[in-house]
Amino acid sequence: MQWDLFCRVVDNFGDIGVCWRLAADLASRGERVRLWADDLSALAWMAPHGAPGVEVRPWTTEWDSAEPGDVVVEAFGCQLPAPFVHRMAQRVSAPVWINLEYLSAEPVVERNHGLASPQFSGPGKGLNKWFIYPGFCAGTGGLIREPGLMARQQIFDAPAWRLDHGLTLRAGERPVSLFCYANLAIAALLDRLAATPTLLVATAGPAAEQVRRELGPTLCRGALRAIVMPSLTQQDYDALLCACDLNFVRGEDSFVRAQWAGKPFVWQIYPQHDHAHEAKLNAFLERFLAAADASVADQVRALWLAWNGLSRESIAKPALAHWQGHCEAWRAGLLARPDMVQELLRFVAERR
Ligand code: TRH
Repeated sequence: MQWDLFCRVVDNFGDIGVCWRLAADLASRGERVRLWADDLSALAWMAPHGAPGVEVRPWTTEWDSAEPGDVVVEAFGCQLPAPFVHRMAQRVSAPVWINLEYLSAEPVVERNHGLASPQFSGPGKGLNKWFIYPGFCAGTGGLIREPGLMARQQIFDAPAWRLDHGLTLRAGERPVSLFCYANLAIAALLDRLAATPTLLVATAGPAAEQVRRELGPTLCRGALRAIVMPSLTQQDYDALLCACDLNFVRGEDSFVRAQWAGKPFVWQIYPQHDHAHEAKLNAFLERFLAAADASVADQVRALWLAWNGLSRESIAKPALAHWQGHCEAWRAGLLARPDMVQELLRFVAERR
């Protein structure tokens, strides 16, 4: 099928990051994909080599010559161009029109996933728009997980990858990656990490800026030394998550990738002005920690809330061994579910 995937970059990299992954995953399974985005600049470092079967197109103002494909995906309610929607409605067999929502672990996701919004007026009159909610359990649209991901992880050579990227560990050091927004708890985190031999890999942007500001030009404190990375390709970022013992991630896409890496991770949720993020964070913690040992659950929850500024407790790092086991068990549960592209292909086949 021909897929048209539309993305507007609101801020940060998650919108285009998720859309790129979805486009590349669909194409790897034999679908043809056009990715339309209003800001393609991040793809230059995220996916410099493109992907076979994905055609990247700028969000143009000239829609008259664009013939809609079999499936149209409107990512994160980005509002399709009216002339394009008009052409969708004119197509002999209507495309399946999907609105892909943001990821959440809240129960509302299971209620709303797969609902239709019939278009009674406007350029899409007569069409149905379907709502797909990614999620962590049955009755949701699943998570992006490209075929062969686990097989590749099994043969991944972490020491070789670290060596190639200038991240060779000194005796006793544990590698920790940091991808975050501006965070008031950064000083406390660095103090905590400085207590044991740690190589902190700070990603480009706010993580690197805050680490530089806190540690100064030596990039060292106690038993902690930091290395600041340039922007990595998405594949290398995924590899970094697998090459570290603990990962600090943010937003949506890196949060999911940390779960596939199967390593302990701490999520900084995208902060919202109406504080909706607090309920979202708690909803995920509820699911994620439901089957964890009580002591792991308490310590992980305390650290996540402190890192997100949602508690007064100071930053304390849980013991990694039990936390690691829990992350592997959580991942095994997720792996037992169909991935997002499998769900999408099934959903579309039922509606065509
Ligand atoms: O950049 P983000 O904060 O994106 C956010 C979230 O998606 C949030 O839900 C959304 O509302 C907001 O944007 C608008 O974090 P996220 O989602 O992890 O996206 C980062 C992307 O950048 C991800 O695809 C991984 C990629 N990346 C690289 O490719 N190389 C890198 O070096 C790094 C650090 C990230």
